[in-house]
Amino acid sequence: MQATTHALLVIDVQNDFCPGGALAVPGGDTIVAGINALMGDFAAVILTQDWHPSGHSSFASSHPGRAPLEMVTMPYGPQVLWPDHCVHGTGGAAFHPALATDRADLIIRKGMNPALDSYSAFFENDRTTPTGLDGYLRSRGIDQLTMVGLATDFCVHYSAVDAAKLGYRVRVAQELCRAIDLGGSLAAAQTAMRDCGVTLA
Ligand code: VGL
Ligand code: ZN
Repeated sequence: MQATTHALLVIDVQNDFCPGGALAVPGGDTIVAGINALMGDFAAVILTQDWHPSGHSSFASSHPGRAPLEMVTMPYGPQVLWPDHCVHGTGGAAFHPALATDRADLIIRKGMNPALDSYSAFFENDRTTPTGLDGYLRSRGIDQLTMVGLATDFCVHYSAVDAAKLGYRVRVAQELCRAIDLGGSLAAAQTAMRDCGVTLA
C-alpha cells in the first residue's frame, strides 16, 4: 500500500454558483479548466453537489419577511439565508457543463434535509450528522486531500476544517477556488482553516 493516498475533492462546481446562476460566485466559472487539468494527478476524484429540496430552510424565501444574506438562528445555530439555489434536479443544481464529471470516482450530495443546511462535505451544519464521505475515504485508504471549488469561504472552508479535524492532511488550492466574501467571510475562513492546520496553497 502507498504511504499516502491523495484525493482531489471538487466542491460544488455547479451552475448556480457560476455567473448567471442564482447564487453566483464572482469568477466561479474561471476555475473549471484548471480543475479538469488537475484531476489526473490524484488517486481519486470526488465531486460534491449542493442538492436542496425546494422550500429548503436555508432559503430566504422560506422565511417570510426575510431577505437573502440576512442571518437567522436555527435550532443548530446561526444560518445565513440564501437565495433559492441548487434545487435538486434543476439546471442550476447541475455541474458546470465544462467540468470533467466523467473522471469522478464518487459524487456526494449534501443539503437534502429540508431543516438543516450542509456546507461541509463531511457533516451537515449541526456539525454532527455525517454525509458518509469520511467512511468512503477511510475505506479507500485516502489520508490526504486537495480541495478546490466554490465557495472558498463557505463550502470549501467548512469541508477543509472538518477534514483536518478528522485527521486528513488538507491542502486548499486557492487559485482554483472563488469566494462569496460576505462581510469579511473570506479572511475569517482563511484564518479558521490555517488554525486547523490546513495548508493554503
Ligand atoms: C454554498 C452557500 C449555500 C457553497 C452552498 O457551496 O459554498 N454556499 N450553499
Ligand atoms: Zn446551499
